[in-house]
Amino acid sequence: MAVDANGNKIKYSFGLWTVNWDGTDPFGSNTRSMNQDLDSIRKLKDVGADAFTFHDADVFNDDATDSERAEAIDRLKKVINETGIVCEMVTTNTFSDPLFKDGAFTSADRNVRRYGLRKVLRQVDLGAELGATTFVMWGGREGVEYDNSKDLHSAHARYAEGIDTVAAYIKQQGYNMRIGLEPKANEPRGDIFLPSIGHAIALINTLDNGDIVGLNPETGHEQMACLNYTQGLALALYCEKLFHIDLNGQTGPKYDQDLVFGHGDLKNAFFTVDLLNNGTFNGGIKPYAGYRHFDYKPSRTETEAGVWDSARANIEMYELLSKKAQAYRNDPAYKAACERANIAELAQPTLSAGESLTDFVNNVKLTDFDLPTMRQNDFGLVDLHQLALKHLVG
Ligand code: GCO
Ligand code: MN
Ligand code: MN
Repeated sequence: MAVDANGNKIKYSFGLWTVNWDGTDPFGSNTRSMNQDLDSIRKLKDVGADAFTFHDADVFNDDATDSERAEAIDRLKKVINETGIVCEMVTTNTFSDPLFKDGAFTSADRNVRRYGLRKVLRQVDLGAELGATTFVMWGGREGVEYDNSKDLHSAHARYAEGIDTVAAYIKQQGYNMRIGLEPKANEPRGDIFLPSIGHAIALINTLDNGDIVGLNPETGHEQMACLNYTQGLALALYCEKLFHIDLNGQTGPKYDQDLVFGHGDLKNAFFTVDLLNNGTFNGGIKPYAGYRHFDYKPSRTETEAGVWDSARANIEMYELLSKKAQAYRNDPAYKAACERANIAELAQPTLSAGESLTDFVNNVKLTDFDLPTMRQNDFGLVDLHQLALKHLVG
């Protein structure tokens, strides 16, 4: 059982849509049939999950009658009560129904936007009722295939309006809940709005209720766009915007693979675990307290047995990497290598305490610096990295 650097037990969570995915892809029909199976929550608990998450459509159909929906929610509450498993996050499916084909919050059709917003707010209410503290918004259909499909100012304005309205509703209702935006660069749209962690932070900064809006970054989504997931998490943490995470695996820039965590870029996964469990060397980022939430898809090749093998594999990978990251941090060679790499000095502000900009410009001359010595800096970064890899594969 892994613990973080503060001694807190790591808690695991899974999307219900992960294990219940039936294997349908653009080239073939389903290879399994577990849609909306609430028994999966019990099985998630058996494999070691502490919590689960779900979209409205993972539990009841979009066109369910009120009584069908109420009945499904009752069944869900029964499983929660019986298992003691927690519902920590909910989200809304605003991408499967064909009416969302050109967006929910960014559709040109105002009726689609109003329906989408109402659907989202209904799911906010359900999440609050079940005790979820995070509301994820993945705008998979918010985007375009062609650069002239939308007025791009209006699209961003409507996207911001939609997010801000959901945040305002959460505040108005007094819910203990924050929003996590989930970036993705493409798929299913050719280009999705808010394609990266940085893009999302920029839009959040324009919102009236941005204080309760942050990020839910997914490993594969950043890596599909050739971005470094661990560095993206660090930026979100630095901005105090890491509200939730979707861990999974991806092997470089290709379609969204949603592999088991660690089954893609293992090295980056190691540093993700190291950052989340141990924070940064200089202590600026503390260990992450939130759930380690897996958003993966059991490969289409797998039968139901493989579904649970793969669910277990996510937790096992996280636990194995936790042990390795801890051993790396505790290795005396780590401290020595960090000293050589001068890691601590980066925490010192570049300007001195009390040094004004005018003092700096007037008193510091470029000729004051010992350029030949600075050029010979020996950081030993390969040695430091080799140490991490020895722990990872050793
Ligand atoms: C994806 C996304 C989705 C979302 C989820 C939450 O793989 O493109 O991760 O799985 O996370 O639907 O809305
Ligand atoms: Mn994904
Ligand atoms: Mn996701």
